[in-house]
Amino acid sequence: MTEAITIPSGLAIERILTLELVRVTERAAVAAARLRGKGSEKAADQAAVDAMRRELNKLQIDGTVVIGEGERDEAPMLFIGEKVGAKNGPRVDIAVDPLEGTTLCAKDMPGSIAVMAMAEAGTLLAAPDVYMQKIAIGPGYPAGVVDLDASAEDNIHALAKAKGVKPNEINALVLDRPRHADLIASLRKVGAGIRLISDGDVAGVIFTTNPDKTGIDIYLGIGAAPEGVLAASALRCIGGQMQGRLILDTEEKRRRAASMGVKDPNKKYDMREMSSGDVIVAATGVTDGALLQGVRFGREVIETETIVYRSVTGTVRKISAEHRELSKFQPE
Ligand code: VTB
Repeated sequence: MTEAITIPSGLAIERILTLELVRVTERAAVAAARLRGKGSEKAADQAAVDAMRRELNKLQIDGTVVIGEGERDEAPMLFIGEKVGAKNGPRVDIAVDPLEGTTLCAKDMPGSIAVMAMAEAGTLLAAPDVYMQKIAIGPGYPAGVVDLDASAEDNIHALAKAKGVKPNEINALVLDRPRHADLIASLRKVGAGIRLISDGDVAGVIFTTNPDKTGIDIYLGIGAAPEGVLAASALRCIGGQMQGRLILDTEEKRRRAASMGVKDPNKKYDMREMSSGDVIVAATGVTDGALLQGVRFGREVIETETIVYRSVTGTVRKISAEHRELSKFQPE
């Protein structure tokens, strides 16, 4: 007789939800991918939002959107505070970016993904849609080797020393924006390599976890805050270090942040303050990219590739799926 496998109830829910999350990002990715290269960021994003919301509402969870498409007055769907799920399961925080890299998708350029995180209720930083100054490195370094408040030069020197290489052997990833001119100049001064990306800094942060493969040791610069919380959640599952600070440079932004529970507008958040509890993160490729293959449309099969991270065990799964029941991708 085979012995029954018993799983502690809290964990069982989480484990099962891992695959449920994959389904959600797969649907969003397929919906967005139909609009790949069609030149409309808005249409692609909307398709991803609709599909993600539809799937989310089928899950046996009592979810609250903490990171979403915007605040209630500006986003009709997946707005911050929206309740999602069938409401008959565990209370969870939900962070979504149904289409991370809308421009990449609209232009059919590499790296757009559908991404979301699900976490124990009350454990994700409720970040308003403002900018965030970020720094991230992968696992295997002593705590505090780099710091958001240190100069780029000092950070590269410290990281190089910890890695046992010269500063000019360190490669940084930075969003290609005019606001990063000084940062880029500082990195050039120490001879670091810089990969500039046009969008997609969730994947950018994740790249630091595998420098041998991605060639990226450190992510630096200013990106969007919601993407920061998603990236911090993924990084926590693998290991690594990340810090972020919300850029609240107007009274209006400070007021918005305060209304979402931000007490200190200048706070430097550690990765574990952005994502402090059990969390699962899933991302499905929309366009081809270094992290994930994009959606492939065949005549009878749709193929997707998804990566899913789980903090409790540190397990990272890549799930290649062939979908044959294509009607599931059509709105009911
Ligand atoms: C980044 C990037 C996103 O926004 O966070 C960036 O990861 C920052 O905003 O993919 P700006 O474009 O305003 O500089 C995206 O490019 C799009 O959300």
